[in-house]
Amino acid sequence: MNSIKYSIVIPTLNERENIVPLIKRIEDCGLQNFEILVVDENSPDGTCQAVSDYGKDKNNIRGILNDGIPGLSPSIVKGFETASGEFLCCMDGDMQHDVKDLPAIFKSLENNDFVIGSRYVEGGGFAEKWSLSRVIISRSAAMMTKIFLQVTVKDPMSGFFAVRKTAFNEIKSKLSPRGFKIMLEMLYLLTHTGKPCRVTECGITFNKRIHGQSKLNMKVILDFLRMLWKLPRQTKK
Ligand SMILES: Nc1nc2c(ncn2[C@@H]2O[C@H](COP(=O)(O)OP(=O)(O)O)[C@@H](O)[C@H]2O)c(=O)[nH]1
Ligand SMILES: [Mg+2]
Repeated sequence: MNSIKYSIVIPTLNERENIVPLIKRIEDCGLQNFEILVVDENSPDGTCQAVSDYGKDKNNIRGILNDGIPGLSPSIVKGFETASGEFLCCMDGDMQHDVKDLPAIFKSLENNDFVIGSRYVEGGGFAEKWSLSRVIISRSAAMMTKIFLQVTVKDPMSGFFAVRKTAFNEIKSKLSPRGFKIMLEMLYLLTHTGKPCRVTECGITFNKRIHGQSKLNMKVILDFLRMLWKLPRQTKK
């Protein structure tokens, strides 16, 4: 029996039209010994059921429900806790993260502990022009992480990232996930443990959303601001 090396965790809220096509693309991207865990927010559109139906004869594809604190970040933590792979990756379920970037991210993790799928390094970018308001939100958030957290990576707002399970296990008890930005919380905690943590950024293309809608809202922005305030105080204790 092949053991699982790669766990791909996909948080979803109403992504029924996207999720099975996305899973099929992952299955076809050339990875071996992988599992896909979709962590769904009990979506009214039946996303989780679609995954369970598709994966019923496969032992490496599962849909699970986030039955803890609601939200994107807690769902990712639940997925990482449930995952059995040595390498964990989180990607969106709406196909804005491109499967073609997945093998390079995992390859990069061979020599690192944490890999950020970055839109702002060589090889990264956007497939569509963003609205001015979205650009302002994204760039101001990145600037604030630099000022408040001294995080200097180029794309601290990315949701496409990979981490070694051993590294995740070291910080998971310190996580207090809220909102969208779990990648940043993990990165901050990992680089403040006092132990060395090898971090790199790997260029990704951020695609246009074809089906469904963005769930970014005011609450997500407020959760992010709260995190900027809390994280440095929490790690000083
Ligand atoms: N489990 C879970 N997934 C969520 C939640 N909110 C958003 N997502 C998923 O997180 C991913 C990114 O969300 P999206 O709305 O596309 O954010 P955007 O790309 O920044 O506009 C998508 O796969 C969403 O379905 C949530 O509350 N719970
Ligand atoms: Mg999206």
